[in-house]
Amino acid sequence: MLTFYNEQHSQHQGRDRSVNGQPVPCAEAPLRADAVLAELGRRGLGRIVTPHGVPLMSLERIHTPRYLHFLRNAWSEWVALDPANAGKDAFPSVWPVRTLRSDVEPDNLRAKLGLYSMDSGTPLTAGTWSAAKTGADCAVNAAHALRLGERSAFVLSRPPGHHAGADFYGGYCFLNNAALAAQHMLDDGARKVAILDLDYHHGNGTQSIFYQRDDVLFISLHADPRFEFPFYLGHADERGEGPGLGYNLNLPLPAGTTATAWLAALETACIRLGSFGADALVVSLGVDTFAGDPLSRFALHSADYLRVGERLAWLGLPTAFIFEGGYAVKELGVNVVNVLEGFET
Ligand code: Q9C
Ligand code: ZN
Repeated sequence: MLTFYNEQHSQHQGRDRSVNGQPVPCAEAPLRADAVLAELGRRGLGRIVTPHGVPLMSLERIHTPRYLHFLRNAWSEWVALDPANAGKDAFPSVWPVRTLRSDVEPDNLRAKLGLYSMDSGTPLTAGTWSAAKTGADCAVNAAHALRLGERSAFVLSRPPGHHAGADFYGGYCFLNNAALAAQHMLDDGARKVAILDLDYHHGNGTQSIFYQRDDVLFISLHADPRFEFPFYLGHADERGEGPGLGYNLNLPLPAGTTATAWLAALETACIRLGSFGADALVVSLGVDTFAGDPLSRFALHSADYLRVGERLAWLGLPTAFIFEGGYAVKELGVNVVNVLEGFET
């Protein structure tokens, strides 16, 4: 399997944050990708390649020009507010909720941070744009490799992407790599693409991007948003809208979900995938479903991830795996590479 590796990923590194006076390290840290890269090397799972830069136009197929403009310039505007900001990450503090306008972009940087974000847990740093952009390059390159005949590709990148919408960041995500990969394949001649989101959290960004479309089927297995982030999307009654009705499938699961119940939901997802007739598959591969994950409340074990890869291989589709969440750094490499190896064998 070809791996597209984002060499800029460590440029995005959130600092420790103070919560109730205690410093809390950012869970979405460079060590995560380092761990997966090391395990790929140990298991010898194929070539690791550096992506070619893609034009901003490819990103504009998914994200709005004004959001991309904001993201590219946010750090320099943050530092311009106060030179002392260079030593602090940027966080939003005010949001345009219901009744407030989001069509007029404010000049004030703090107001823009709120306009273009969904939470206050996603640090925007000096290297966020270059890390996120190079990750998007990886996603588009992987999609292109599938169109050129590769059976599978892995995007080893961070920050992750599935919580990011057309014009907002959040949930540690800035650019929606899975959506960019799917759209690139469609632009390159694929007729239908499916996205299967296996991350513990609902992929609200990806769902929202394709909600009204019938050329992209979005399926997500995730913790029920009644108790888990992103809280405001991911319910079973969200089935798509307009031409997209029937092309969105959410399978929310309770806290404590074990491999048996999770794999049964994966089977439901695979049956819907089979009837859709996709030309290619994009997998949002988060392994925060792991029993030892510090953020999560599911209970999959390392060996289960081999079964996941095997089941996906039976679909017989060209498949791009996109690295999303997973925060148990010690087991992260094994869990991710188990999915990939299960797919290959
Ligand atoms: N105290 C992904 O897995 N909330 N994003 C965490 C921790 C945000 C997870 C709160 C979780 C976002 C890609
Ligand atoms: Zn997650």
